[in-house]
Amino acid sequence: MKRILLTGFDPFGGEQSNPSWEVVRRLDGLLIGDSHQIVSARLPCEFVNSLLILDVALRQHQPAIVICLGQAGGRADISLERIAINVDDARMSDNAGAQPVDVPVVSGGPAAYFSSLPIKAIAQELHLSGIPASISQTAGTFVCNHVFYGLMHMASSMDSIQRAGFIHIPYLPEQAVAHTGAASMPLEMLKTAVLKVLESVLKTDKDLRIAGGATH
Ligand code: PCA
Repeated sequence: MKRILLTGFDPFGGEQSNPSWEVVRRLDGLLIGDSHQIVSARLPCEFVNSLLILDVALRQHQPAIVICLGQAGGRADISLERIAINVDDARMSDNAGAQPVDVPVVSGGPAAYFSSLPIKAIAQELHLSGIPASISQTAGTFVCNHVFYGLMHMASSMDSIQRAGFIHIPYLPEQAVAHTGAASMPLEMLKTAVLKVLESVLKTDKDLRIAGGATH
């Protein structure tokens, strides 16, 4: 049985919950077809410890597929991240009180890594399932980009990992009530979305070539 590692984060920024952990914890242990099983791990919203814990989970589970998820409060849809950049630039402290500014995630590492998830095929699969989704050209410069970059860096030297990437998700409705005008997505839809993402990853060898870019 091959493993699929899904990660979600602790709450941060004054929130009571983080939709990323709420969704992945409900999928822990689930079998996908007869070949893959989901393992879920929780990451602290901390620059240093998030990657230490991710590293342990990668070694422990030797997954074939890794998808890290995080909350992007204010974004309206499932955000399929295209690229991780080698910089931390935090405009607020993480949960450990750290606020790195303009320091590399990995000193001497490449400027960026692309997701190895078939993000265009995933976007199409989600749209066909009636779930709003789009390609995102930036995962920001906070803990999510840090984890995304660290994941891709570690995956580049782990032969067992076939696909890895990062997905941002909107607030849950119960969070959005405290943020007037902010978009949200119910937990059930988020769960379905993650399962559709996995379905798409497993059946796509070569990503589709459909426009998903941005002008700004
Ligand atoms: N979102 C933050 C970090 C943790 C999370 O869920 C981010 O987008 O960087």
